[in-house]
Amino acid sequence: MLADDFIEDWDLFLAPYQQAVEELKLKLKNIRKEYHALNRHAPIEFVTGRTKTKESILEKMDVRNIAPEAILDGVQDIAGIRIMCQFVEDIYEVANLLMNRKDFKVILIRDYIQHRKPSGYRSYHMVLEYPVQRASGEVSVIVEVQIRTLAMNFWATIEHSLNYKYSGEYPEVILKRLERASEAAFLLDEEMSEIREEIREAIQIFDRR
Ligand code: 0O2
Ligand code: 0O2
Repeated sequence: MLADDFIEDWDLFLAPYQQAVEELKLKLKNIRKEYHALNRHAPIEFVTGRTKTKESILEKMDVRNIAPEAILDGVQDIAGIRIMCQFVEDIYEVANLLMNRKDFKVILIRDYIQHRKPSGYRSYHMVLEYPVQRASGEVSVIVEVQIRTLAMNFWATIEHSLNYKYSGEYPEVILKRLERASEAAFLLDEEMSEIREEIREAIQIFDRR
């Protein structure tokens, strides 16, 4: 049976995912606001979110040979949230905040910062089980949260567009450039972390005076 037939009403199927994305975006933006109100450095720079379209879900299932019955386990990013941070340290602060929340459960972590993907991709992924209140009652949906620095996001966005153009079959020269760009993004994050440390130390010295 095709997934297209397996899901009777796509709008109805996607609605709780859309609600989860909207709610999480609001909650995360409020964390940022709270830090600002307290005059503290916010570990969240900005947040984006999206739900996959029917077409893109079906395409992923086709490419990865996911059976229609396995759609919920096989496609974990129907609802996707992306959190952008200034510093690598912020990523782990955000991850910690999310781990301690009572309104959802973190069920999986993939740390592609400690373990960079062969493509050069770096990002911290968390898979959440998020309860959504519907008129029909509570339903839990799976949400993929990607937490990354601005540098990681820059690289991933460019690579994603190139991947679309070349369908993953990069010419050697592009492949080399992407490797070098990934390393440059890594070094930029390292430099920025050093600067962050300098700023923190300067503030401490200033406070002691
Ligand atoms: P602000 O602070 O007023 O800009 P929606 O209308 O809710 O469906 P959403 O999620 O608000 O759409 O918009 P989108 O396009 O997903 O972007 C999310 C937020 O990230 C937006 O802010 C963008 O301004 C912000 N954003 C996108 N790209 C960048 C970037 O490169 N740098 C920075 N600093 N911000 C970016 P808001 O939520 O509209 O609020
Ligand atoms: P979209 O919406 O086009 O971004 P697997 O790929 O099997 O190792 P899995 O289970 O699919 O792993 O999840 P993974 O890799 O943890 O997360 C998948 C998502 O992470 C992708 O979504 C991308 O958004 C992002 N991602 C992972 N690897 C890369 C990469 O090498 N380059 C870029 N640019 N993004 C990456 P999708 O499915 O591509 O959907």
